[in-house]
Amino acid sequence: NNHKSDSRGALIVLEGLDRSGKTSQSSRLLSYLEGLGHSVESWRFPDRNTGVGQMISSYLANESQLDDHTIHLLFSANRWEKRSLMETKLRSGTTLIVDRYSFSGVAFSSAKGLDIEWCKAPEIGLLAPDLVLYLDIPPEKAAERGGYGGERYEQLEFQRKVAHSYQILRDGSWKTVNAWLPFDDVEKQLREMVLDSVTTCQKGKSLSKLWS
Ligand code: Z5A
Repeated sequence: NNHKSDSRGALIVLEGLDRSGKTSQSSRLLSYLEGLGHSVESWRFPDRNTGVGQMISSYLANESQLDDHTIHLLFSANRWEKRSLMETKLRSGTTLIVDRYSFSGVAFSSAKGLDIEWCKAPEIGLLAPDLVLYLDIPPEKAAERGGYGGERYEQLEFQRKVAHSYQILRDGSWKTVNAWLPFDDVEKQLREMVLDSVTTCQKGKSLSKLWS
């Protein structure tokens, strides 16, 4: 039956500043969808488990130095090395909740001053998310949460620039939620949007590519 073979999982991306709560909300949404009987996995970028991911991880920990363009391309390559598995999972009916994606790549590198169109170019052709959830929090409020660790980028001044880049990148299709509310209230805002997207994809919405 045609309709059934077109049914697929949803590609749902969480974006936001450091400490906006993406990791916490990813795991809550995973449990929520599992509880409803959906096939779902939680992913994150950078995926530090691959060879490229290990280079990124050591860069973020300030254990290695790389040119801004080079690290940008590594973040992108890290998504490309997961692209085909991503498509396989989605087509087999598994929904993916992804903590950071191409938008982080562009927001962080353009916050350093790289040209935004140059930043977008290597992302072209990756799978386009069905839903982008932006966890909106003022940089100052995010900084108050448990304090920043020692990783590169975890500084208030830089996070302000990233927030500005996200502003430029955001289009009308993104769903913005107030992320400085308590955990349960943030989750409540997300649940309905996520369920909506899962249902639409089950009905056979076609997969598309960035940036279109
Ligand atoms: N990066 C890049 O440059 N280019 C790219 O292409 C990609 C990434 C993909 C590592 O990412 C860095 O890589 C990141 C962007 C850059 N740098 N920065 N900044 P990462 O994903 O590994 O690290 P992260 O995004 O910084 O994750 P995080 O620190 O784990 O933040 P989070 O996932 O958004 O938040 P959380 O872990 O759920 O919560 C953080 C804390 O806040 C924690 O203590 C919670 O208990 C607390 N919290 C969360 N929600 C609430 C609420 N609602 N109320 C009260 N407290 C809360």
